[in-house]
Amino acid sequence: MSSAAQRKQFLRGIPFPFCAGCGGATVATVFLKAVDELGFKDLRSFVFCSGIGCASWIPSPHFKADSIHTTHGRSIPVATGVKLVRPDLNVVVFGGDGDVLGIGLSHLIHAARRNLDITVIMVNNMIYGMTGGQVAATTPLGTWTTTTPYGSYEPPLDAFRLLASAGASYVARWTTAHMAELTESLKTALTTKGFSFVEVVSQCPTAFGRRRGFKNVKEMLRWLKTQSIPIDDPEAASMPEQGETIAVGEFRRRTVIPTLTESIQQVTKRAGKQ
Ligand SMILES: Cc1ncc(C[n+]2csc(CCOP(=O)(O)OP(=O)(O)O)c2C)c(N)n1
Ligand code: SF4
Repeated sequence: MSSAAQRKQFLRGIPFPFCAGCGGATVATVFLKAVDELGFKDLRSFVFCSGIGCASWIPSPHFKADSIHTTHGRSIPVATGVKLVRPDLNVVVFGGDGDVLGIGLSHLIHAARRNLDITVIMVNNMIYGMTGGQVAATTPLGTWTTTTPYGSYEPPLDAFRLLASAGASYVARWTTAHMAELTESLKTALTTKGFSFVEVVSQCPTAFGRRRGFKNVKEMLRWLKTQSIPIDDPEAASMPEQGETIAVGEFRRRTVIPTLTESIQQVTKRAGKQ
């Protein structure tokens, strides 16, 4: 399907509220491309949950689908409820790094631990975009933000390693400068049984880019690409300390573990026999 046909098929036609050049628009486009390439003709089998923040406006109210815009950081608990009540639906969470990895962090870890059969797409712009550029758990060391006027002094959190060790079935990280890899990764995430997580390191020209001295979006995208190295490169291990190197790639769980829905069904069956 052409991108114009995709827009008609999957979008309501309400303009996105993003600043010019925001990576949020790229993530929306790539997600719909992935859905189209997987053969979905519409989004009726999907439910989208999002919290508060610029990235949370990606699905709702723009996608032609059922979507729930929840409070800040609480999209995963709501998605958990939706999935447990309707395990037949594809439940997808969109959110920013503040929403998913900051205020919502405990929900994220527990969803991975439980192997909840949902997909979480985290748009990591390394800052709180919507509220004007406060420091986030993902901000690289030394970055000037409105709450760190002399540079951030805390190392960023590595969602990839955290979730892979917490029990997720699929974890990936790409940037908005890796559109082809991101498309394939989203297709894998959407078809993986169990908890899947895709982090997209993305450009926020308004709250992050201009403070870092980037002249334009093109320069930011070039930076995202040049800072990226494969996750299995030994140099990638330095990422948590610095946050300047972007370790990109995929992790797939080799042993198949039951999803939360399957575990509950097994226990219910056992209890029914007693
Ligand atoms: C309980 C609560 N705390 C704080 C806020 C204010 N707030 C709204 S969005 C946001 C963070 C936005 O950053 P992120 O989630 O990374 O999304 P972005 O806008 O960067 O896409 C904050 C702190 C809120 N709405 N609710
Ligand atoms: S503030 Fe940043 S993240 Fe929010 S819409 Fe503007 S460019 Fe995008």
